[in-house]
Amino acid sequence: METCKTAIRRRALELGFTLCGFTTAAPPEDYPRFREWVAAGLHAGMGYLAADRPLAVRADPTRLLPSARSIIALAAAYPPPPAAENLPLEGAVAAYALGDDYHEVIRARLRTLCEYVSSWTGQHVASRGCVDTAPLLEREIASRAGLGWIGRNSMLIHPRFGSYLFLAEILTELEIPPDPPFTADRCGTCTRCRQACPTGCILPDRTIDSGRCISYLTIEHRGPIPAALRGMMGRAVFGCDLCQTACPWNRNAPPAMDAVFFPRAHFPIRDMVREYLLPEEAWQERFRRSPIRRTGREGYRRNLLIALGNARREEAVPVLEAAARDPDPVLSECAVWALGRIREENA
Ligand code: B12
Ligand code: SF4
Ligand code: SF4
Repeated sequence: METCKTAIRRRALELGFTLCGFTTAAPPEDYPRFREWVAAGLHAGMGYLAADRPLAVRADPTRLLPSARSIIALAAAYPPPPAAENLPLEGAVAAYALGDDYHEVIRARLRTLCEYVSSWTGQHVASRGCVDTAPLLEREIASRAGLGWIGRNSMLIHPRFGSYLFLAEILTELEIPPDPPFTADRCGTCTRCRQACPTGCILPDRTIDSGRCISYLTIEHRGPIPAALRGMMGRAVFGCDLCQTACPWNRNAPPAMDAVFFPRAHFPIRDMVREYLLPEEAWQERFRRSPIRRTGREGYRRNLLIALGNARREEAVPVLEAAARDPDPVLSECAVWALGRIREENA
């Protein structure tokens, strides 16, 4: 007869997950590393990471589900970023954000898997699905369940599937024998990710200085982006994949087959000027159920202005001149900066 582990793993793969491992609900050993990271202010403006209750839950996952005995660690692969077409006004969006919002997609799969756990045992089993937003150290849990190692770029990397993986977990009161943790460090002497990072925000202890990370700046940060960092952001409009595209472990990963994460028709951004001019209603329509909603239309437009400055194309000047008169001070100041950058190039 199928064991509970084999049955859950089989069902997880049927639901579209790529990897499924098991660990206990014990407190994470690396929690002190997280505390130090927060104490050093490396979480920048993400205050939700430093609040008391989430800190306590990260230290002990059973605070999310007191009866939890095991954690089912899951990963879902998504396609890597498409190669740049080198068009004059092209903009870059991180691969994870090109399709449907993984939070919604994966939450629905987790619900189905929780129901399956109960149905397999033939009685109600208290379980709780989490993806990204719960205060859990998802990478450490994944590594402890054998899904991969924490790379120098701080990503959870699987030796076959690489790092283009969404992570998720189910805390459950079912006692499931844990899988062996992934203990090898396959980074060796490689430092490609650190060399590829334009802002130098990958720290020697494999954590990230968020305040300098382009992913943070374009997605999480509200208001003006520090001028000193703008020139390093290239054409990043939402998120950043540079420390993953540089990683050799992503080169031979099998193609991700999950169609919900395939790029939507309007991606990649071939013309950032047209993208900037997208009216409010069209923007709302285009980014329905997309991760890009996180930054809001204002944040998205702010990022486009910076990327247009870095693209340094004369064609963008008229729209930048109009944006310099925008009543939103963040947009107008970014537009002035972008114009300065283009003129400095042409001086
Ligand atoms: C806050 C956050 C961010 C912040 C900070 C990122 C960071 N590296 O800390 C910002 C906004 C910058 C960010 C960016 C991105 N993020 Co993010 N983010 C998170 C979030 C919500 C919390 C991460 C966190 O707690 N960071 C603090 C550090 C200290 O903790 P940590 O990275 O988990 O590291 C722990 C362990 O890995 C371990 N550890 C760390 N280093 C080492 C080294 C050794 C040797 C050992 C043994 C252990 C160890 O100790 C740490 C503390 O316990 C998680 C979801 C979650 N709930 O965990 C998603 C998550 C980490 N992000 C994710 C993604 C996809 C991204 C981006 C790729 C998005 C993009 N393309 O723009 C980038 C990648 C940037 C990067 N290189 O990390 C995925 C990562 C999937 C994966 N394969 O690893 C997650 C898991 C979301 C998800 N559910 O899929 N993110
Ligand atoms: S996401 Fe970009 S900015 Fe952030 S660490 Fe990776 S390469 Fe650096
Ligand atoms: S690029 Fe090299 S050092 Fe960085 S995560 Fe990948 S293997 Fe590790």
